[in-house]
Amino acid sequence: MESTRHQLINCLMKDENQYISSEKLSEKLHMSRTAVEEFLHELKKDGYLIEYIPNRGYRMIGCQEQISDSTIRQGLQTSWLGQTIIHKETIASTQLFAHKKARENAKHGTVVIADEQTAGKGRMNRPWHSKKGKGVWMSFILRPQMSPQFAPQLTFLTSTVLASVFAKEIGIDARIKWPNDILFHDKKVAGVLTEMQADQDHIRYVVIGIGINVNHTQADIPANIRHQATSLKIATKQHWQIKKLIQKILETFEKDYTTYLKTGFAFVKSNWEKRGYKLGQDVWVRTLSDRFKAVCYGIADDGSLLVEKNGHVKRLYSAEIEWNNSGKQ
Ligand code: BTX
Repeated sequence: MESTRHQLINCLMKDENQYISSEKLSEKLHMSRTAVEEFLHELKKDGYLIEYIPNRGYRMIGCQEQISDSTIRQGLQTSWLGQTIIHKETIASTQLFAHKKARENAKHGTVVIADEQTAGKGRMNRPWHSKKGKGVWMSFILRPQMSPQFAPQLTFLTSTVLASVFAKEIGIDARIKWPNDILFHDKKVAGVLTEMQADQDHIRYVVIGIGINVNHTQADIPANIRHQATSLKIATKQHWQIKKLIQKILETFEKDYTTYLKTGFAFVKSNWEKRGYKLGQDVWVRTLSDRFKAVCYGIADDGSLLVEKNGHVKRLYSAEIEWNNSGKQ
């Protein structure tokens, strides 16, 4: 993913107060000044705000990466996921919108993406902060032929897809905290929300919601969650192209979902357990009625977390795992 274009963006974004000359850029990127200027021209066309001052050079003053259904579709290598993309600049929640579309019979694989959510939500209607142009705020509709009891497996599948894309494309070793958070260095960088409409033994549809903090600086994260949230940019000190990230996620999800349907949950379980957060370590578990120390060691087919408490194995269906003993979610 580290293309010349990407290296150029990083040079321009390294220090927002510094100008960099085209000589310096051509030296760093090992290309002619004309080639650098062509790349700069392309970036400007794509919505990057680049200031030029003679004798000082260039500086990135902002970036409005243009996301649209067609820019995401362009180069997207999937056969069904994202063949219909609905893009909104601002929306209350991609999740709610995807539910509405699913009720109106939207196809399996329909994707809803927004630049900004004004009422993004997490589990139990907790708020999900979704700053304009800074992250991936996306929901997609699946119509799996499976019994509702297996739906939690889709959350695990999605989390493993995110962790694997982060490892391959971004180069970070993210961890999956049961049931639905992706952490980097103990801080939440992404969250997954799986919701479904089902009859007793048949899923009508599932909506998978994915929220990723991508290009947030510390100041872009609200003060009340700054201690527990991070972004890919904070983690890597690099700017990331949101469009590319969305494409990689859709491509990897489609591939892994197909393998999962063909071969079953074992493949997801083993990927999840390779990247599980604090597996084999003591954690504090909080249930509705109790709080206790236990060792997490894996997940079960029904979506429960397997923990060992005083030598006994317990399956947890609804619980919060605290980390750093602080009760953070
Ligand atoms: P969750 O319930 O595990 O996490 C919600 C908690 O995470 C909040 O209570 C808050 O403490 C913290 N939090 C809120 N915003 C952020 C953020 N941007 N980064 C890190 N921590 C945060 C996790 O729920 C699942 C989130 C899914 C979000 C996606 S975005 C696209 C789709 N649309 C929508 O409305 N939700 C999903």
